[in-house]
Amino acid sequence: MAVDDLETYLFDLKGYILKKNALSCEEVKQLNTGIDTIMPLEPGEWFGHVHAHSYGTNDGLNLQQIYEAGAPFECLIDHPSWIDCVKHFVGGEGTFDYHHGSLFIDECFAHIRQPGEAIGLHSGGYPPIHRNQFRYHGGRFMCGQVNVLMALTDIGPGDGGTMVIPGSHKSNFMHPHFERFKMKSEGSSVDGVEGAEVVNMSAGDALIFVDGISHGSAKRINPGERRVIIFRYGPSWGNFRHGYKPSGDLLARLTTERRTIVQPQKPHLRPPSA
Ligand SMILES: O=C(O)CCC(=O)C(=O)O
Repeated sequence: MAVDDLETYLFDLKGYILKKNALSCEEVKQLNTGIDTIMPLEPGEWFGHVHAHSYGTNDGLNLQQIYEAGAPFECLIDHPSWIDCVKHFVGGEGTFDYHHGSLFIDECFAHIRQPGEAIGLHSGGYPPIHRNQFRYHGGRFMCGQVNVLMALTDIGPGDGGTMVIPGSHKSNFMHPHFERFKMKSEGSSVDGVEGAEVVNMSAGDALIFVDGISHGSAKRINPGERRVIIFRYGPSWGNFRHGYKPSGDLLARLTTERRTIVQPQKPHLRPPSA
């Protein structure tokens, strides 16, 4: 699906775009059923090749390597609702950045947020790192990481929605209140951060944002849980964030296009004797 001019304009201006109904009701249902099959899982436990993980700061539960959880999850790797957009913003097609494909997923997980849970402020102008780079130069986007956050439940007021500071992907300064709201401090959230806005979503919507934008979430105060899936895409020469590796079974059943995004790898060149 071609990237439209308005999306390009808004992504550049604000650092994110919201794609309504990116997933069909049937897709959302299948993904939720897949997660129901995995749960309950405690941090540190495995379900096949899916690993339950948490940062331990009341931030909720991550089901890492969620693309291992079956066909509905594999479809997300190159989903037509966002893959062209992501390729456009990460860039690299047909350039020296192209390494047997133009994309690589360095982390993918389902995230479950319960009442009282949130994630604090991170990214933005501080600390400056390659993964958080936002760059447009010479007619091309070259973003270090573009995230696709898919809502599997409706996310409205009180539901612990994603919060962003629009435009902060171009900021050169630390938010003056960063220390007070930053991620990895116990119980932190983005509630009350000057300049931050909640993104309300319906189940099936996808938020596409450059990881360099200052973001985090509101604290969930409503009963029930918020479910999202997050895929992080970067250039094909990147590496796995946490050190997980795709299973042989997954690689064997993926289409070539999907395998190239999960594990971009050129044929190995070795001397004949090796
Ligand atoms: O959970 C959220 O809504 C925010 C996600 C987030 O902080 C991230 O993807 O880095």
